[in-house]
Amino acid sequence: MERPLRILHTADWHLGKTLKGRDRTPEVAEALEAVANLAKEERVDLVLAAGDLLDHPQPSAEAEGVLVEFLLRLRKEGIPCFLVAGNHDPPERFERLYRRLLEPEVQVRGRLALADEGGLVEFQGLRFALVPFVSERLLVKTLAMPSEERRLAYGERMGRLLSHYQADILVGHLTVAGSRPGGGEYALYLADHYAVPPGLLPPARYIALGHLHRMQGVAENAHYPGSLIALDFGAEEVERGVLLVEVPPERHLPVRVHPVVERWGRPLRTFRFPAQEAQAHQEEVRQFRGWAKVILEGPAEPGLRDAFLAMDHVLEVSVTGNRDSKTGPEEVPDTLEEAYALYLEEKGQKREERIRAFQELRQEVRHASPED
Ligand SMILES: [Mn+2]
Repeated sequence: MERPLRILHTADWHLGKTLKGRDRTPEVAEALEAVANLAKEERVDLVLAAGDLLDHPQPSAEAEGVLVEFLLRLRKEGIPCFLVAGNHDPPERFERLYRRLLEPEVQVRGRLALADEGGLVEFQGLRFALVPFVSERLLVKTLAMPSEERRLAYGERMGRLLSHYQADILVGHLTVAGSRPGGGEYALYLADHYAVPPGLLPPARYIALGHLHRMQGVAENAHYPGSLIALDFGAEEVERGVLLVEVPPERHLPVRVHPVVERWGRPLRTFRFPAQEAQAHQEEVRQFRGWAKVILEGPAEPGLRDAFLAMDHVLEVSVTGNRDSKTGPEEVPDTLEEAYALYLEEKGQKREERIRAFQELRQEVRHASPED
């Protein structure tokens, strides 16, 4: 009897991501080595990588090198890989470099291609739809539309787009409504803004999703594996890893999904204690082998904050209840959105709506290109 097709589903590597100025690439590289080993040990037939593999549209040579290294390793093991671009990935690089260099073992889609434009790939008798991130602007152009209508239009149009492939398996980078963020997503504020309702997902046998950093199933046939490492403080406890998927050759038999929950990368931890007890906790923080964030419940003496910051693995110290020391010069925002949020906070202004507007603007600029 024919054995099921074995797939390893991964997403959201965010190679090149920094946390308070520290490059996390070496941690992701280690995780990817483990992923490649797992793919080999589990004798998978195919790896699906559902976007946000790189963190930045102009990736560092190191980040890009790790990505290429991983793909070459899979090639060496004889394991094909299909990958699509997420909102963080450089679509043109995917199309013009990786695709050209890595085909046919690696199928790459950086820009949206419909079924008859190469968006549908056949593999071992199954039809795979490869759907990179589609900018909201591309789908919903009318800014004059009230935002509620825009959201509905996005879900409906995206649902129609996904359905047109009539794929057995779909790889996509998008938000499904009702899914929960896992921390460190760029689009955190947008989490429920543009999303596809689960009811509008196509009836594919499996939908391999990327975008949210928490491992979760969002429909019977649709799953996120989450990011490889905890990308931000607050994401420590969130489940993440990769998914092993078995697709039986008999179409009426269900697909089986096996979560592989992992704790790759250095652990992240937030220490919180009253400033008066700081002395007693200093050793505990010093001994911690990971990236630390310290919250001192103030008021705190000026030197105290510096004493913690002097530890190499302490990335952030904030003092509650003594406002002006909250954002010292050492606090490095990771993104423009974060910088803007900090700025608004300092000014004591209401943030949500304005950050959202700012983020939409940034997304538009990022995805603006002659094609769309
Ligand atoms: Mn994403």
